Amino acid sequence: MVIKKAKFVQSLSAFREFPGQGLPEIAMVGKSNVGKSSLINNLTRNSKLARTSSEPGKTRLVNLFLINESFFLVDLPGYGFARASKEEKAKWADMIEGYLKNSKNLKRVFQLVDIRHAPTEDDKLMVDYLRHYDIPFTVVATKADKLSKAQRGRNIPVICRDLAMQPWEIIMHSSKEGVGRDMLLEHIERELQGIE
Ligand SMILES: Nc1nc2c(ncn2[C@@H]2O[C@H](COP(=O)(O)OP(=O)(O)O)[C@@H](O)[C@H]2O)c(=O)[nH]1
Ligand SMILES: [Mg+2]
Repeated sequence: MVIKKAKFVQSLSAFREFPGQGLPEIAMVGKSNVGKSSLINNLTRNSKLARTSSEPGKTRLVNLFLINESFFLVDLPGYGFARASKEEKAKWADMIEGYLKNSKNLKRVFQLVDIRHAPTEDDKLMVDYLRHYDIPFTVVATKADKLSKAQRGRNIPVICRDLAMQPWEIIMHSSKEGVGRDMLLEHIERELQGIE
């Protein structure tokens, strides 16, 4: 798939049915700072499309990006931001859940995990949640450029074990080096065409 057009459409501060014209949606889920916004920017080759930050906890809204006038990439708030207050955490969880539960056009979730670390308790809960609600998801191991090939080879089995996945189900990705970009675009294309 070639992304020819990408534009920011809307930020939602709480879930309500957004006027999405019934177009399919693919959503980025993962802990705060894992690289969700960078992934959207890498896919669209537009470093300024989604706001990224080295400071965790910045995206507090559900941001919608319309791609090729045919589907949406959805940037969800990150979970697991340690310094957030209890109320704030609860609000983010509500936003993430509200979106995942209620979006009628959600086709797939990209569940991002940091390739350098074992999945967090929140990551595991999130994956359980996606399985429980039968939401199709793909695990993306981000920041692959930060590890050598050998280190990646050691860390992927840990991610697999903790999330009960098979190694071939995990897509390695780097927003810095473009690793995994083509694979994710192919994945999206197949999803949109309804091919599994
Ligand atoms: N080296 C490297 N840094 C990354 C990558 N993806 C994101 N980052 C950095 O990690 C930080 C958080 O990224 P961001 O996309 O804002 O994370 P988000 O909170 O999940 O949306 C930023 O400083 C990014 O530059 C990656 O693939 N490689
Ligand atoms: Mg972000």
